[in-house]
Amino acid sequence: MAETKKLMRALAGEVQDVPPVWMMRQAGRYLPEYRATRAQAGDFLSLCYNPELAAEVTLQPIRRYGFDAAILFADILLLPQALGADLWFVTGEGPRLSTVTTQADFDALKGVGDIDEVLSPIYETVRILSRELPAETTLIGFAGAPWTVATYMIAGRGTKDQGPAHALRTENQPVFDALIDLITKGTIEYLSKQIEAGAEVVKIFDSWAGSLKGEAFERYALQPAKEIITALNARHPGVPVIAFPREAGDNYIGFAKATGADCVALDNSVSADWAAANVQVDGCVQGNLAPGHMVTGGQALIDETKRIKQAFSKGPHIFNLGHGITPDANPDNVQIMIDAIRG
Ligand code: 1CP
Repeated sequence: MAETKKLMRALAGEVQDVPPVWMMRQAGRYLPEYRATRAQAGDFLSLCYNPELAAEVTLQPIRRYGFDAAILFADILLLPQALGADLWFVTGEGPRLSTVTTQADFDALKGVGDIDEVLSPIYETVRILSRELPAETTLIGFAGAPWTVATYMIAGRGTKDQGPAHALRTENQPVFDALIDLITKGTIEYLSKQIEAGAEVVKIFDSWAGSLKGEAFERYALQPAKEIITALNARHPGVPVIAFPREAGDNYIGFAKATGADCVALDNSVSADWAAANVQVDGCVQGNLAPGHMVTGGQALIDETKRIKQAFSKGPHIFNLGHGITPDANPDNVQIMIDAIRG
């Protein structure tokens, strides 16, 4: 059967007059219906592990806006929890985890074979979504990239400069490398199970790739992505992978070819014209509208949306933000963006 879903067509390399569109964090706190369902679940983690409610919040932005893709509602920090780290969220602050900084901490973690004990509700969410999504909507599964997940596991929280992870990588490389390898293997299993449950595309979020430079980028951003994508391609041929090495700068060039990614997602620190000339030449790109426009709106939002659409119009493109929509965004601005894209 010919592929009719707009997002799948873009990932296959098709150039479309109107690009498919979805938004990072499209299910989230800027939506009143999300806040209501999260309150019903009790807290964020209970929402992630409740398949009916997690499917409900995934569907909310699809009902409201008719996005071309739905992204599974979960979090990149569920895999560390499945590997045995303690995980909790401090309201108003963010995630906290037990830390991994020594060989003994690493040895106390679980093996890749044990992750489904914690993660099986996530696969159930995917199964529900693959039944309930509209026929034209693509279902995206996801995981964090090993480096980004490791930064949280080592520091025990989000950090501005990923200092603790950089320190471990230089001061105790055997433990650091073992952790990267464990997360890489765990991510392959986790994404494979999401695909078996019905995810049609998977995305790898390397939110902190930009703090890796030179050889370190090659070793800890590029190589793990390549290992994950190679394994997924072997197990699930034809399932596209989107890679997001956020703030990679010049390292965006050639990233798709070097890793086998079908699409590279761009943050908003690179210009669309530069990315069209240097990254889109290798295939599909996604991004790169600055999320701040969803707060400020107005004519600037419309102009910028049309400018990005135009800049990427000669190659395959998936319209998206350069990073997640923020809780202070105005839901009306999302509709304004979509109208500017679809005309
Ligand atoms: O209060 C709330 O309701 C929690 C806010 C929230 C949400 C809505 C968190 C906590 N995670 C999520 C969902 C989420 N996280 C999704 C769901 C699908 C969607 O996009 O709609 C996805 C894909 C993620 C991915 C994620 N989680 C990333 C990578 C993307 C990015 O934003 O850079 C990262 C770094 C996380 C960790 C995380 N989870 C939550 C927060 C606040 C953070 C960042 C913590 C920090 O660095 O301080």
